Amino acid sequence: MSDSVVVAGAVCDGGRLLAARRSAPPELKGRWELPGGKREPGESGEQALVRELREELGVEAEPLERIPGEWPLKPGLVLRVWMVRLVSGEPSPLEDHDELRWLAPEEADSVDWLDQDRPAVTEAVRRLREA
Ligand code: DCM
Repeated sequence: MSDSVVVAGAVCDGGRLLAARRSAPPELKGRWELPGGKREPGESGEQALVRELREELGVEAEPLERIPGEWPLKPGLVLRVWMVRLVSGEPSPLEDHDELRWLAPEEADSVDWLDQDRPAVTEAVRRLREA
C-alpha cells in the first residue's frame, strides 16, 4: 500500500515565509509548521494544498514547484512540501492554528519548528534568499 500524504505549503509573500503555530494535538501544540493537511482520496497534492490553505487560513494560494524530497511523519504517512505564492487574502488562523507569523529569511530560526518540517523550511528560506 502506498503511503498517505500530508501536504504543506511554504507560503511566501513579499520575501517572507509564513509560519503557523499549532493549537492541537497536545503533543504538537505550540510548535510551528508550514500549514497544510492530509490529502484526500482523488485529490492531487496541489489540489489538496489549495483546499487546506483555503480552509485553514482563508486565502487563495498557488502551489509553485515542489521542494524535492519527502519526510516520514509516522509509519504510512509522509510530508510533501511545495513553494506557494499567496494569490489573495490575508491569512488568519481559522483552523488548527492559534498564531501566524511572517518571517524574513534571517528570522526563520526564531520559532520552534516541528522537526519534520525543518529540512523543507531550510530549503524554502534558501530559495527566498535567492529570489
Ligand atoms: N504535519 C506536519 N507538518 C506539517 C503539517 C502537518 O508534521 N507542516 C503533521 C501533523 C499531523 C499530521 O501531519 O501529525 C496531520 O496534520 P493535521 O493534523 O494538520 O491534519
